[in-house]
Amino acid sequence: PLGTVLGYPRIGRNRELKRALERYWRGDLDRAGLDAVRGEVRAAAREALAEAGLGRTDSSIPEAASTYDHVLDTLVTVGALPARFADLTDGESDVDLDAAFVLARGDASHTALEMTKWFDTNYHYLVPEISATTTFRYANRSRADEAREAAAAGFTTRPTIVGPVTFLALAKAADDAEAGFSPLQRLDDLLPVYLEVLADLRAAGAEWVQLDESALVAETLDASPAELAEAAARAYAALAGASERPQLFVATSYAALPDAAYRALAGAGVEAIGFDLVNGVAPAAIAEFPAVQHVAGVINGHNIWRGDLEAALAKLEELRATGAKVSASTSTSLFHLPHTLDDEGALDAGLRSWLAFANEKAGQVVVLARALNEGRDEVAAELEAASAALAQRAEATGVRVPAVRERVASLTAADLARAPFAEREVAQEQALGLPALPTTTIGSFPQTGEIRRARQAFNKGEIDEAAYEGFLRDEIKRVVDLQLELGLDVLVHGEPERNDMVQYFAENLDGFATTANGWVQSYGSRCTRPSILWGDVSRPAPITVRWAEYAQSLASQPVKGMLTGPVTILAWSFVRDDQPLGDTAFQVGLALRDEVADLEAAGIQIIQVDEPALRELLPLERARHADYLKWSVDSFRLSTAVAKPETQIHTHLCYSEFGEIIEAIDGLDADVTSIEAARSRMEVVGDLEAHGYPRGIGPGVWDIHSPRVPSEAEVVELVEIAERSIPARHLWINPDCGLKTRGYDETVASLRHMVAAATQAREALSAKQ
Ligand code: THG
Ligand code: ZN
Repeated sequence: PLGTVLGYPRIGRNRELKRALERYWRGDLDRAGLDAVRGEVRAAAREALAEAGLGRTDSSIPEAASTYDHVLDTLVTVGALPARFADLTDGESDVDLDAAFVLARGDASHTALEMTKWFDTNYHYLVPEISATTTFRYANRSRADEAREAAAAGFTTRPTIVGPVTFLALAKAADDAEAGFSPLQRLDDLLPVYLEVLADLRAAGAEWVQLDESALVAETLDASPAELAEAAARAYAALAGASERPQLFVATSYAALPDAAYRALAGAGVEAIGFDLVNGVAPAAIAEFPAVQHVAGVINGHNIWRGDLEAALAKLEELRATGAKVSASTSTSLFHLPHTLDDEGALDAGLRSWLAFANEKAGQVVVLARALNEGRDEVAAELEAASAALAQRAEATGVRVPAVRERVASLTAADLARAPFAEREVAQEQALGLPALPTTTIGSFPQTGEIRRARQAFNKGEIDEAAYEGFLRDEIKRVVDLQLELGLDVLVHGEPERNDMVQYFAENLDGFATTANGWVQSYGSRCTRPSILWGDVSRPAPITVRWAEYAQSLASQPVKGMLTGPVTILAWSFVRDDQPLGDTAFQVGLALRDEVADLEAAGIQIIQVDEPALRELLPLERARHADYLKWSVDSFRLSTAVAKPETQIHTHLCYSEFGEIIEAIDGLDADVTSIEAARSRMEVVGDLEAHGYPRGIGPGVWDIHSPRVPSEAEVVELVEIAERSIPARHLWINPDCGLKTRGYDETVASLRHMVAAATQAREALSAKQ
């Protein structure tokens, strides 16, 4: 093919699949209705990519639909059901979609698979669980069915599955696995199933198949790059040696493909290899493998910028000059992007001309492919238009704001440092007078249908600003009164005014734009609408102060001010690509610093700056860690170090795997850090003790990801585990995360148990003293 894309948005241009799934799960849509929507979404994807200029019958269009998650699809294809799901299959018939939904979502008798972040993105995949006894069999033929469906529609598309090395490298050892077991040890048992899949795809008419092997670029997995390359050599020697198969295209994304992995693939006889030239460089050895098609990912599949098309073409020409066979591609699948700019009519025309969503990115690939194959003169107008938009963007008002730049440039180390913690601790004890083992929540309270409806009515102009603000104040009063009744020690206002903890700040800061229909899948049917950070960031006016101030006026207990930290704001937005992320993070940090100062001046004594995405942006290459950890920690410190010693700074992190970033968490220098811990039964607390952590910690004692209400005894037990590792004066009692997605019934019952457990623990503590 002349050019290709590695994948396409899967949720439907108007989130048709999301809606159909949720209706199906509620029982409001039958299976035929769901399947009809699934088929329409697949057909629309093929048509959109053909419309963008990819060939209908040359395998350049990927068949990359997924109903819930592509790792789950692969798990079901190879039949690798963990033991606790064994009752979903008779061991012979196909494992169907309803069984897959049980794996993904759990039900009364099954705990769902875990979810975790897909490489360094904001997408979550379902984690396969593998042990020595996991059985593999070809158990779902949907990929072949889709190939036949495409053929019937006049297409020859390219089926896409996760490759065997990445499938195992992203899996975790099942609970029943022996110590030291690694899922990659099962590679040889898995490969025969892949051979069957390949043969079936060939029989269904596929001429090419795409195997995603991005694990080969990651240095942060359990398996080392050397082990991964060795596994790739073995796996692809077996797959390439098959007699009945489509041609093999092994795609890798998100970072540079190491030379050893490239040689393993090329040496094994794979026909095409894809690598990321946006976040990586080409393997050095490409000239040594003249038979291999090199699919160069020069168009960024992970952000929405139209970018520098000339520079992309130059990279392709440079590769081709080595004598290698080269074609143009996106650096990643396009499922990280919204469908099309055609749905963003309200966006500023200038900004719009700098952007490309999935359809437009596919169009860019086609331009590059034509330039390579027909000569650049054939696409001179397109190249020129892209360069003109880029030049206009560089000069546009708001992209570089001198006042913002001067403020960042004048910062010194002193702006990032607070008084020593020992001093702060004493000042805060005096100022706040909190009991031992203080209780609090993470920030958000349930987003009820009523709140969503009020926001919608306001956005549509059905109610005026005064009515909406009145509604929000009533809601805040209700939430504060509830917390007083429950007996919590540190209160929150509940965040009814926020749709999303990042979008809300983006809407209130200069330098951001928001989209009307820019939905991107986060997991399953859940989507977010990332904002576009296009210019220099500043805060035109206080954002959260009046809500915090109002809540504080209703209670004598401290109310926390609630902010989202600079790293998380970047991680969950589409961020400008014309300067280092760290420079942008500092601008956001400065804007938040002003908010912290204003909250403090308004009498707010505790301010929480959440950084749930701190781990997520950690680069896949170890050589880049130090730089990332420096700017991420510094931008957080910039936002918080303006606080007086007696003001208590909290942060919240949404996970418990701290290994890689524990130094960074220490470096944040927050007075109190709340973390997820309930699911792992406080495992992280031991890690913190081993590392030594001298400040306040709130390990979650209620797993808010489940609707289950923990009993008082359960909470007491978790508090006791935490007390063994954390000095009582540093221990806080709180849930794992915000309560936005919970219902009020569970929330009230669980918080009651949490407060009662804290009271018990306090009594036990004072009896000991
Ligand atoms: N905000 C943003 N990104 C995030 C999260 C977030 N990424 C990580 C994590 N949290 C992802 N979790 C979720 C959880 C719920 C939803 C989306 C991501 C969700 N979305 C609504 C839906 O799809 O129906 C839409 C919400 C809306 O109307 O804005 O429920 O918290 N930015
Ligand atoms: Zn959280």
